[in-house]
Amino acid sequence: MRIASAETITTSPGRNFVTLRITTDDGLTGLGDATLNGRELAVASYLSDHVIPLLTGRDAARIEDTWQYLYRGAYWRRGPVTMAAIAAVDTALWDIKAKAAGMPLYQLLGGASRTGALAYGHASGRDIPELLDSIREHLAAGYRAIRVQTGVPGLGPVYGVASSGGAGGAGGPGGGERYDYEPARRAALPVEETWDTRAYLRHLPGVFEAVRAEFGPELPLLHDGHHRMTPIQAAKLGTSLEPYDLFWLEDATPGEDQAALRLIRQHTTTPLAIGEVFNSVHDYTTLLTERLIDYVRSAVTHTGGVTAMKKLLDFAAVYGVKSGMHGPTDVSPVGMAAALHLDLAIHNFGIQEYMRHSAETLEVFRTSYTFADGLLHPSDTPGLGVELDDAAAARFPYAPAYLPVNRLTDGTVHDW
Ligand code: KDG
Ligand code: MG
Repeated sequence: MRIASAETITTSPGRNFVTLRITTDDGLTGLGDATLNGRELAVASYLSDHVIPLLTGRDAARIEDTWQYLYRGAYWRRGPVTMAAIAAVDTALWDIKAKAAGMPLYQLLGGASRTGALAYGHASGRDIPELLDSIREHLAAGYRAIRVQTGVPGLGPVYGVASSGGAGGAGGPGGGERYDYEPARRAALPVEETWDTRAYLRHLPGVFEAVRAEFGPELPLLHDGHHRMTPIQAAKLGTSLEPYDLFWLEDATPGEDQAALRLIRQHTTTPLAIGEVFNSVHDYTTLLTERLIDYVRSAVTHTGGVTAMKKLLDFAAVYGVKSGMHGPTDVSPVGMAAALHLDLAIHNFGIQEYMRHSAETLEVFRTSYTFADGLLHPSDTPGLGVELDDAAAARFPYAPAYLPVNRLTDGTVHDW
């Protein structure tokens, strides 16, 4: 079975997605997600200009060899653009292999280790009452684990917090305007937001106090710090949140500084998650071997595909670290399906992030995965279980979109 052709499809059903489709000489097709939010066309070009010309005629069954050929053969290794491109090829080839076998991908990864993958949804509010409403809506929609984000008194809109609340509003589990566009806004320039870490650190323990008072001790609660703190600030936050028993504190400090987690770990027992901006197992060596984290946040889409993600999660398992794969709406349904097959198969599954895609997105990507009683399942459709509707994709042309830029109150550009 040889690769006959490959193409990228760039489409924007509510937000931008880049998808690779590989077709074999016996007519099978496989899909891979290559979406890099806010920098989409760089990956589309990497694939079209430098990868697709190398694929034609290759044996579609040789997934590991193709991975190494693209990774080692390029000489220039790692980086978000390269690894998203390799991920797309790898995932498409796994889709093809599973379709050829007539099996859902998770069967080729060892079969199911559980009945479904526990999902967490994103509740948020500009203030605490709006947040509590958003949590109620998520619980009513079936979520059994909730990420909690709020506005900070004195600051304007904050990334990760829906811009309007209420039933069916942007903070709702079904998705609203900001929910679907978040985080990349379609405009010539990024939105700029204002940030004050001290105000945030004063505010957040009271938010969790209110949530625990309303919903009790059992509900798993998560929080995303979005790389905004220094190590000692993160240590302080982790300590102040200990009474509220978080499932995890995510991205407390900037991702490239692995040693920062040593300091946080010395001070707090709040579980730590990091890695959505990582793209290689090598980003985790200190974090895993020194047991500085509890959850791996990488996505199949940004970390070199199913092959690389499986190796990373097996490495994490040696140190008792679990998966918590990234699942925002900028990971396409193809990337989400790939994550779900791994979630079902691996032993060290922790939790899966799940923001529902918009109705427009699901018109383009025909999915078969399910969400019921708080659990996601990839379905038993052969392959990944996602197909792309070309006619629908063509109705949604690409438009430039950017993630926001964050500034401190004095104007200094800050992490976010
Ligand atoms: O493209 C960036 C988003 O995917 C990311 O900011 C969302 O932090 C995020 C999360 O935890 O889902
Ligand atoms: Mg995050």
